[in-house]
Amino acid sequence: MPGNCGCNTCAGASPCELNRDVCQLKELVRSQGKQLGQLVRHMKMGCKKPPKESTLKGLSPCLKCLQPDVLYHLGMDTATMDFPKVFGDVRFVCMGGTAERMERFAYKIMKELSLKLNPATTLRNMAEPGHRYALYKVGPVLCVSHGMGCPSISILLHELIKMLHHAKCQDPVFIRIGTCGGIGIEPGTVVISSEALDGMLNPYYELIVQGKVVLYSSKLDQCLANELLSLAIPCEDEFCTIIGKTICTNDFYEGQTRLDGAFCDYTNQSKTAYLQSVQCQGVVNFDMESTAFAALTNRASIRSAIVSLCIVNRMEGDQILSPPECLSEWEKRPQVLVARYIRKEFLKRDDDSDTEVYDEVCPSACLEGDKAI
Ligand code: R2B
Repeated sequence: MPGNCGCNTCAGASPCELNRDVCQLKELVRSQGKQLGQLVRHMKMGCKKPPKESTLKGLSPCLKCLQPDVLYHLGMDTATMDFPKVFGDVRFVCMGGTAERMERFAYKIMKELSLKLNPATTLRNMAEPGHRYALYKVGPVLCVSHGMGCPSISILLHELIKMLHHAKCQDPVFIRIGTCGGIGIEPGTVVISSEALDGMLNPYYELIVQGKVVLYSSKLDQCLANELLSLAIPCEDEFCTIIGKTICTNDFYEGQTRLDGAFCDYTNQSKTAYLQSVQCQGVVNFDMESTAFAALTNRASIRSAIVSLCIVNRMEGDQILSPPECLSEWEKRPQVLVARYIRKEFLKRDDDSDTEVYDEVCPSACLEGDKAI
């Protein structure tokens, strides 16, 4: 007599036995799939020549004389670390203000890319020896904290760009995942920056070098910004995603025309008039890093984008009044969008014949051994 499924093999088998057999079969398929993945990876690695140089452009000619090159604020140097081995596979650099947020993002990305971590290990802050920034590596993704303001992100970018150059990285994409003050937009909205402007609404990052003012273009990659926007799913996402211009300021209070700083030499009326005038020119938010971020990535020919969470509507007030539970829930919103982008690109690159297949999070150097999660 045939079994439930009609075949003779299952004849007389109980549902329990059938379930067990199904589980065993699934396990067999899973382990064979893994072995196949490893085989493909080894074949690809075997055929692939490591690149001679990174794709980054316009870097200092002095770099080749630095032996070793000390990335002081990251606590790393080219003498004691094999950069191509540890960072050669980096394709995405995601940056945000705080170490905790970037650690949470690293775990999210690990899940998104289905990368596995041994349960007895945690991700390691690789920049811990530098005591300034936090840096986590999850397969091809670096998750890095940049602190607040242009000086802080600029120091980090110099060192990250040198790191990727020494590592011979190919076409990395940089994305800042930040917070911002919105101008006429609801708190909780995700904002993609179309342009990064200085306080005079010019698309430049200004630096004083050897006593002279130097202006660097802070234009952002329009294709990347639009691609990120296209990944929003308005009918499914619990949040709105918009695109618009960002003003980058060197101060959180007076620089962003707040009335709640320790000092204030203007009026509520002039504040409102200013906000309305920039809004009319397409500005949707303030941040404190976008011009430096755009300018430094531009100079190295790195594609970059900024995706921020609006935490206050400056048309309605200055103080951040949303409850912490709300803010920490909202924090995930820009991450959702960026994770979709990385996942899409990661799968695309995985299909290419000359790219790596990951079945581990990263080299052991990125993991904290023997620590329970
Ligand atoms: C957004 O939030 C920080 C100020 O609170 C700053 O880094 C920015 O751009």
